[in-house]
Amino acid sequence: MTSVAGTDLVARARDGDKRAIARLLSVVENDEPAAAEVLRELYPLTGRARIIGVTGPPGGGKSTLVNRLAGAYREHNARVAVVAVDPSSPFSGGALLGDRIRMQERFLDEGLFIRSMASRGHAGGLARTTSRVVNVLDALGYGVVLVETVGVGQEEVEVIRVVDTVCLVTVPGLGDDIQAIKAGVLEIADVLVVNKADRPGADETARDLAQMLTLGKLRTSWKPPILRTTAATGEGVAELVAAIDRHAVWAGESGERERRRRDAARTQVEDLLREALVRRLRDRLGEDRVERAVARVADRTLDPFAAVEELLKD
Ligand SMILES: Nc1nc2c(ncn2[C@@H]2O[C@H](COP(=O)(O)OP(=O)(O)OP(=O)(O)O)[C@@H](O)[C@H]2O)c(=O)[nH]1
Ligand SMILES: [Mg+2]
Repeated sequence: MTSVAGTDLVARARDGDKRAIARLLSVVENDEPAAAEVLRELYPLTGRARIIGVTGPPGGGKSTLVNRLAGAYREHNARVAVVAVDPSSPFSGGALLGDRIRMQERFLDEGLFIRSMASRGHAGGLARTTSRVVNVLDALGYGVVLVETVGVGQEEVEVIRVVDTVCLVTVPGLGDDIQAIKAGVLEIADVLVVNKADRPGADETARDLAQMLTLGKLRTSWKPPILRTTAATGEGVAELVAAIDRHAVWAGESGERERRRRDAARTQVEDLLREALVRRLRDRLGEDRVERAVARVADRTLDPFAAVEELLKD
């Protein structure tokens, strides 16, 4: 894609053309040649959206809840984008997504955009791709961006770091399985949700979560509230929206929001810096020189630390 085409795409996306937006996101997601230019053009427009993450074990009702939240924010006239990182479907970028877009165009309002992202196969990692996708949607004027990920595994924890407010969704009756909620995820949760509160055991689960919270050390003065929702009917969703709002206000006033955004910015810069440095060093030393060092590390005649020192000395 030439630079003119990239810019043209940006212009159409800014006009609200959903196909152009989808195409733009693909450029960024697949790290196509125009990606850097697109991001450069859009970056000055970012920083305005409220970015809300919804994470938790599979099947807990995250998507149902995200739909409810999207509806609630649409009622407040915000343009809403949903980014669903779908671990189960390798087709997210393809047929399924196409269907969803057609559905949106046919039935839904202009102010809602839904994007599914495969969770595997992203150059530079899922967290990087997600933050770029969120940046694009932010720049295009979506005032609320909802990010859904399954809260298992380190990569998902990294993904959720790009958001302003993290909602962790659990369900009643997890029992001992509540341990399956990685401590790392609980640590970064700002709002705890016991969904499927229509089922027995919601109170016990809420108590278990409160218990787990007292075990961990709070990083800040924010004490994560524990809410009960029934996403299937919408019960408790208004309270969840209010809790997310309270967290946003607190994050703004306490400096936490600034701190997170700075961390995210640092990650992006260091990430690119690392790549650029490795690329330059490889160019300067020559592929052979690097590969010789790799071979010696592989056959144990050199340890990796010494290899790096040697390469840097060269
Ligand atoms: N009883 C009850 N069922 C619910 C509730 N919310 C969601 N469900 C059901 O739970 C199932 C899973 O819901 P999803 O919203 O797809 O859950 P998810 O967490 O997005 O699932 P994955 O993305 O696959 O991890 C669906 O059959 C929903 O209809 C609820 O509040 N109560
Ligand atoms: Mg889901």
